[in-house]
Amino acid sequence: TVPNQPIECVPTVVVEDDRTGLSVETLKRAFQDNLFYIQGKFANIATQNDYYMALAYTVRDRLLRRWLTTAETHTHQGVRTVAYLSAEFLMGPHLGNNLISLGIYDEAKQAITELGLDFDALLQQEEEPGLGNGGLGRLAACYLDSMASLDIPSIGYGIRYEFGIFDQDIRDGWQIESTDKWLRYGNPWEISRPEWAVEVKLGGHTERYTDENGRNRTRWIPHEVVMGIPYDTPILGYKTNTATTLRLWSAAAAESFDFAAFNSGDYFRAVQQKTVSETLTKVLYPNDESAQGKKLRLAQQIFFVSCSLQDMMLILIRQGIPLEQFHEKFAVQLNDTHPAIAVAELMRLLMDEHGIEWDTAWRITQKTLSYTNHTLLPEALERWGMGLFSTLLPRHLEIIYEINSQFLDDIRRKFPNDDARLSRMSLIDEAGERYVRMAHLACVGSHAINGVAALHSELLKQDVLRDFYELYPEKFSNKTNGVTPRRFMVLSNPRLTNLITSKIGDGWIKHLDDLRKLEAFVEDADFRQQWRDIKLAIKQDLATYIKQVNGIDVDPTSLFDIQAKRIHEYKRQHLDVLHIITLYNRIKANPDVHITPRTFIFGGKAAPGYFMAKLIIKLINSVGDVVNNDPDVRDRLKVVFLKDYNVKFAQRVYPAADLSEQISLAGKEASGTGNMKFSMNGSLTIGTLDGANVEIRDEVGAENFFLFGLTTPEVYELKAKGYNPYHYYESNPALKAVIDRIASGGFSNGDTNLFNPLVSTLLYKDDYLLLADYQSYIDCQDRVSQTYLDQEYWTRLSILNSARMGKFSSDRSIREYCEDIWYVKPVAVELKEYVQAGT
Ligand code: NBX
Repeated sequence: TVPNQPIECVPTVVVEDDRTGLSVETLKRAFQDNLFYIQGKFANIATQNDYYMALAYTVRDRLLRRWLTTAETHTHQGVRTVAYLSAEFLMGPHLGNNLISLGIYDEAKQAITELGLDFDALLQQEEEPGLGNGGLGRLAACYLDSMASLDIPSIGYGIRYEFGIFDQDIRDGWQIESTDKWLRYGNPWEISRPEWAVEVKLGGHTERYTDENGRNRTRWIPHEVVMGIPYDTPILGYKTNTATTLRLWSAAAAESFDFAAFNSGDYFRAVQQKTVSETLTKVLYPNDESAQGKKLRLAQQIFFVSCSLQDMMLILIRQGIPLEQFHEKFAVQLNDTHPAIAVAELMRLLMDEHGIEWDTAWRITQKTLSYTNHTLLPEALERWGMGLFSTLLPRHLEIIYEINSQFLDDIRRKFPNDDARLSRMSLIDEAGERYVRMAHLACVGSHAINGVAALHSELLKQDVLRDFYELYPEKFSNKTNGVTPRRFMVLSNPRLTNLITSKIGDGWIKHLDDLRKLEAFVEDADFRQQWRDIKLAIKQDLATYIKQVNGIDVDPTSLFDIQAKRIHEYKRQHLDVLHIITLYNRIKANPDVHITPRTFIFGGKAAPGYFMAKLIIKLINSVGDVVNNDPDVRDRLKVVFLKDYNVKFAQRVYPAADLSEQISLAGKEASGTGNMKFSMNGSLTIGTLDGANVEIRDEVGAENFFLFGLTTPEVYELKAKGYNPYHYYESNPALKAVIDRIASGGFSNGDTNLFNPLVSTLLYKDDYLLLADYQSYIDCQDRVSQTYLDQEYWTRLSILNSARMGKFSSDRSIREYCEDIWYVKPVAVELKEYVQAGT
């Protein structure tokens, strides 16, 4: 490509023209202009999507000046930049968020309404980019929002999956998956940059050679080369000029590469080869918390990591900065082990492609990289079979062997004669079949390692990464997760936002600790009434939605008890179900028993290959069918499974909850972030001492949190002495009645087989100790029901929960990463005075 010319076209945008102006009148004009010139439609034939696109382009125009100025400012100042590497970015819809960040939400609403259109319907029109599975992907999205809002020079690097997380439908109570065609009608937020494409090598073999300086070097002769095309999306910070970039890579065939086929005239085979390359970024793997070992998945990882590191190098090279300064210019965060191949790839690029010596390359690598762990589940730790790894990444394997050999020497020096330790810590698992251990690679190649909640970080040190902690205690720290209050309060809960702002001003949106000021209003009965009215109105809206979609009537004054998250046995959605059946049994035993009316709401997707999770969905729906239609229940209990839970929908769900279910077995949920989103919106939590629940409880106060269940040490102890779930079943009549009702076909029209896998797992295995925690959970739920009867008291707790959530803003998390791990400082971006073109 032709190098950039220093041309004058940059500062000639008119200040208040149709692409930058923020007034209602300008927005209206710009919208109509975009409808005509971008969508190519007269209003009378425009679809809802045309209107959405016209508005989206109107908003994007207003981001561009800030975005380009941000990039230019950072380049000129040569600042250190955070590169957040994540295989997933679960962004959710952009339109509403950008309007909030620009501070023109109300203006846009007025403009659209004055044009006779339904503004909320346009927001709903957006197909969300669901490029993630759950918490890990959403965390990356929250962190981009916070980095932009805090003026941190940053870029998010990931994969532009053509199909994101599958759409979920429910048929006959079962989950049915279909492909997420989010790009079907185009994506107005991204700009492709084919001129910045890079090449990624795969397969083949390596060769030694001597370079012109007589040094021994290695060359990788790949079997295949794939192109990575970057697609950039601006992420504007809240009420600041900093707009960060989300740069997602899409795979394309490197046409010129397959010269052998071309030379032999096999044109069709060469073109066919294109489809193979292009499948690389076709689809997001829908498994959370389980490593699969598929070749395509490893190919996706090296693909986006290599593209991103090469891109960073090109940025430096274009500025004439030597690559020996790589670590001074970039702090690269690895979001779990999915990008951990970066350790070997950065070494390879520095040495093989840029001629830097091993020792220097290793120092740069360690100073650049840091690693966040998101799980304690052994089945989720990534390892790659040696056969697969060596076929796809022969050069990386050589580098990993060399890293490993130096690393093992280091251990031998520090812990002499400890062979068991060597084999536990080796980058290669050699117990049976040989594997590359990605978490070990990440730990060795990074200068910092962190967990995502205080408890989780402790357990990493004691358990999963204990050996690494003993070797490098200074690398370890905790960075408790956070969530962005812009999306999860301001955008999703405008009513509560307005009430809060009317009392304490709007400073809390950037400084969430300010919510504490709400505590002063807890004794104000009018305020409490307003708080309650808002919650009721939101619940009414959700009730209307439930009626439309599920056809179920729910009472908005009943206690909305919500569990919304991926379906997994460790998260224990089925414990929630055991509670529902317990209440149902009480009613069946005595129809006049007192019951606090509750609506049990579930949302979440199961990994398509995870049978137990899918059976749990079926159980929820089956229990719903019985309970919702039994006249004895007299509508006091309702069970609803909301299909296709995603970010867009989550934004409607969090504000509607009275009670948030955070009931994983202690020691299993690394942090949780939904727990924070519910609580900010005034929900109370019922939860175990797991993940960030521990810190939420510390913040809101033990008296404002419904705690139950075994603690982590108690779990270890119980398992060590031999856990026998059957004993709990036998000795607890209420529990026995619940299990028996399931087992005897009470929710499957007499079919005793359907739920047998679930029942027998609970009775004879129960890895997640549902039966051990059952009674404690039920007792706690009874306290919840009792508390809800006193609405004034409940409202006080609800207000206090919101007021004390300041710590869980992702702004706080990002500040901690900046100070302790990245050493990156905010950089103010000033918009230049633009020349008035005048015509
Ligand atoms: O990461 C989640 C944890 O389970 C949560 O406790 C935590 O709050 C959150 C953010 O730190 N992990 C998660 O969402 N994992 C995945 O989605 C995942 C995706 C692919 C994969 C493994 C895990 N191969």
